[in-house]
Amino acid sequence: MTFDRKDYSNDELLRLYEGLLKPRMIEEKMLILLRQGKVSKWFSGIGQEAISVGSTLALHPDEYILPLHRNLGVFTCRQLPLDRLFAQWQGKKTGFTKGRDRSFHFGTNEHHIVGMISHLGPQLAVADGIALASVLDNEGKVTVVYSGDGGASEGDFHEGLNVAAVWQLPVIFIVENNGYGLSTPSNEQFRHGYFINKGPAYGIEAVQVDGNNVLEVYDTVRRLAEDLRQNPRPVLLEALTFRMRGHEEASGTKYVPQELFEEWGQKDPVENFERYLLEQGVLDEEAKQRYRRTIKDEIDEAWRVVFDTPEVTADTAEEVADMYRPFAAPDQAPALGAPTTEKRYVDAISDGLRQSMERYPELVLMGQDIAEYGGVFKVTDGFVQQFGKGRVRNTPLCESAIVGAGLGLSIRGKKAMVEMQFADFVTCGFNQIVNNLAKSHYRWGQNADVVVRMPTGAGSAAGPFHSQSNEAWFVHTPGLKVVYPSTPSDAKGLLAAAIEDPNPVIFFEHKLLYRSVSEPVPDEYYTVPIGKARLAREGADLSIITYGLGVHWATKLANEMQLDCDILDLRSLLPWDQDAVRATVEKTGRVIILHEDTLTGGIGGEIAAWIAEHCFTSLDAPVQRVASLDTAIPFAPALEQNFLAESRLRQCLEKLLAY
Ligand SMILES: Cc1ncc(C[n+]2csc(CCOP(=O)(O)OP(=O)(O)O)c2C)c(N)n1
Repeated sequence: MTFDRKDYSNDELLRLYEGLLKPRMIEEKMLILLRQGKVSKWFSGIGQEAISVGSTLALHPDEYILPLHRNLGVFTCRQLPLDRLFAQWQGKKTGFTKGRDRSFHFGTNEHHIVGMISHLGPQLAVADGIALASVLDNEGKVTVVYSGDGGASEGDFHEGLNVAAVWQLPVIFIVENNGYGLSTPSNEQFRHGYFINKGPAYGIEAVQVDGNNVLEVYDTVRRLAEDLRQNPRPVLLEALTFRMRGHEEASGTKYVPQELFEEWGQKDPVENFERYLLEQGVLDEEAKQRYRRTIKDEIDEAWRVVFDTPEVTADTAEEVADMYRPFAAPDQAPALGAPTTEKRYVDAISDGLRQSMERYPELVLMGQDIAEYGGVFKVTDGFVQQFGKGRVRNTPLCESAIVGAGLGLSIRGKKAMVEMQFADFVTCGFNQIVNNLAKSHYRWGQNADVVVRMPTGAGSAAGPFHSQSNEAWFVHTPGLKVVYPSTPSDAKGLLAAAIEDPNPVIFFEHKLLYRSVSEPVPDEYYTVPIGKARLAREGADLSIITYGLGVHWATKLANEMQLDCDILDLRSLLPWDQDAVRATVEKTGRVIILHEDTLTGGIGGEIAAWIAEHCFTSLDAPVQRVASLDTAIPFAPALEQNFLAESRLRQCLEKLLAY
């Protein structure tokens, strides 16, 4: 291995040396502790340290890095206190996640590090969002994110690079090509040879380095970073390296030919650099021993502290509370007698969004065709002219990357609204929502200030993939809020509330309501509180608990049948208004829960169970659920009508009244 020190001073070379030595020595200690049964398995970076160390030290300390599972050197070079880092690994409360997540699965804004979720690929889009924030604020900062060669097979890799290329984001995508993804060698993972072949296809410059040569990594990343700060654009940096240990400690390496260990053992990044520094007279034996002693003392002391720290104990209230960023929504009801304008549901949503854009300069909108075209439902019509292309962003077809970018923006203190063209397509961004947005506050205290707008629902003969009601998936996901207005006034006020709320909100908008309902909507900015239901109709004989289009079905039928009933419009599904449900059940004693979503696993089951548990003595009849058939949604109108819950509502009402 040859080193070219260029003009780097001895101090700079020694900083790299110390940077390399520390993660190596931490892992050597870990191996001893593992044999003693004092620590659990981890993902070793032995043999790959030069990549983490060279790239981290090449950046400014306030530039974000998004490491993966083998990047211990990132954390040590950013000077994380070792006792906190080890406490994190041991699941102690004094770690970075209060014992809630393991190993490197955490972020720390103080150190400008955003750690991974297990799924690997989602990191790339989060980096895009961080870089986008820096571009919007003209900060001249670079973001570095890592991928393995195996993780690069994920769709998220493609989406992350493509978005960065299209938006010219200053991200250095470092692919650590170590030849294996767990046990699978590269030739069973991809056919493109080297990753530098991929860059040009994305319109991205690609550079290859010897990932075991710390000077080469450092110099290359420094040079690239300096350039990217001035001329923002992504770069793909392929670092060739080798994983000298198993996928994780305990999984073995039988599947790796011995010759490879011998070959790469010769290229050890720490030993080679150390030898070079000794040869150059930059380091001598005494200094070498001094470095080792100092680091050893630091490591030993940190372990002593951690082993003396008691195990974490569970506090249920704290666990539940930390799922969400606390937020006391201010009371911003429209003033009585405030001027109104007759507005359709779609116009009210647009109005709420426009006023939020005016109120929050940090709010960024992203979605397919939302800029000049105004979105397929025209919610953002005219927004580009008013707010500019920077904040109203057309995206490629890449739901996952855009949701991930939303989290990245949030990490940089911005707000994001992501428009799904149709709620059905959220499946392609599902992982980012349920694993990244929903869990990041609980895991490491980082909120995801993202609203995902979801044009949803059936009734327009749009078939199985443009009609689904998928709110139940998200109601089942702690960390999210789920909102589903049924009227124009609620739609405007709830959207504003969702954007104000620092937590991730999935905001359902029924497509059929967009242009079929209208009412006077207050002109001023106002919010409708999340979590509060609304009595849409009052009566004594029974209660219909519903939301979305269900409110309109129930109202129509109640009028036709001249029912004396409560219709409770839930408006929010997570959290849902238990007080309002209790009040209506206690009042009428007869309950139908109506939803457009399919029956099994729908929200109706949850509410019915809650009523049975909490209001049993108030009931005069069994709780009824009316929902759509447990099938996919058919296209032909006759089939669709038969599918929808509305077709069975009258029969159920009659049955309940007669009970
Ligand atoms: C979506 C997903 N699928 C599978 C896994 C299990 N898994 C964890 S790491 C890994 C191999 C990753 O290989 P690579 O990206 O090359 O990184 P390396 O471990 O070699 O550093 C696998 C399959 C996972 N974490 N996430």
